[in-house]
Amino acid sequence: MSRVTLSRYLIEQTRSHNTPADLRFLIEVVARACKAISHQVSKGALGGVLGSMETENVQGEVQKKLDVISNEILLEANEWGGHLAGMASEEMDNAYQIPGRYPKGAYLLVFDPLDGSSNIDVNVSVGTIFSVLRCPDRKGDEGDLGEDAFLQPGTEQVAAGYAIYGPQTMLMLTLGNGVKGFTLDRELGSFVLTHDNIKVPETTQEFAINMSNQRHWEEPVKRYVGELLAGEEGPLKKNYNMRWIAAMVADVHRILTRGGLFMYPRDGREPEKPGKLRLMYEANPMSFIIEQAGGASTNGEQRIMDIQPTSLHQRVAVYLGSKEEVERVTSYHKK
Ligand code: AFP
Repeated sequence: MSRVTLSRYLIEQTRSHNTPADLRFLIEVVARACKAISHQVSKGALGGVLGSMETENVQGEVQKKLDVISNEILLEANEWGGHLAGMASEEMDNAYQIPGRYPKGAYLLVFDPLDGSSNIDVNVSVGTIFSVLRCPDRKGDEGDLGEDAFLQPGTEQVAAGYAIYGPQTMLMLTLGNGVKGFTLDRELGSFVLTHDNIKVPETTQEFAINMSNQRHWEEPVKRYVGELLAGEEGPLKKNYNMRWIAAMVADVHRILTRGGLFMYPRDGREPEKPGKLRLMYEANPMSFIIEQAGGASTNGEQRIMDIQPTSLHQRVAVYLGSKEEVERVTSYHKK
């Protein structure tokens, strides 16, 4: 049986769903960058890439060497191809301008170059999350691209995906018509379609949350997780299992594979911030993927993809995964 590579899948999408050629090219370039990041990640201590820098990112988090390397790989791979008007990254304070010597294109690329990077030094899965938006029309031959061009709700995404660097490197992708999973064949050097028509089961008995923050949660979350923990003897009348990998890519990947609920609630540690995760770099692309696989995603009050962003590095509470549990925890917030 002939194997469907990512390139072939994208060409077929152009034929069957009119996927524009420049979007196809953009996805191919992102995938190539992910292969390069996968290679760097896999070198570990042999490549001298483990450990931290002396710098912090805009969120005040210490940057890992691989955060910085991955960011550079994505910028360099994508800046010259003529398909982008600009980029934004979790690791950079401001929007990245396409250098004047290169042509500009119609799209904006937003990414978290290495999600879960605190897992790197302990050899646990990490990943790259990305989202593609159309660049709004700009009048005249404008100067620098401002942050406002990126501030579009998740419903405006034209593509989103992530690469997970685990026992296998995989690329999960949505162009708005379902979710496909590709596994990196290191001998071929290509992503090969291995997971067609991915679906998140509607019901689940598995949840993911950082329980160490329990004392900081709001009442609806305390009540809901209390009911999950009460198991068969509690009001939900079934036992639940718990997993927490501390890399959203890895937790979401498990949910895409066998269902589950992922939660990162708003909490009382930093009351001015509505959660830890970033709307543009993590929550929106993952919500697009999860919804395309038949799951749901809210911030406890509304659908995440309907939120109008007000800043590039905005944070948001996240409840995503199997529909039944997302709807339950959301209803507890509304009560
Ligand atoms: P890092 O990239 O700084 O490791 O953060 C990862 C992350 O944003 C997300 O991928 C995890 O789900 C979450 O943080 C883990 O948070 P805890 O540190 O509370 O476990």
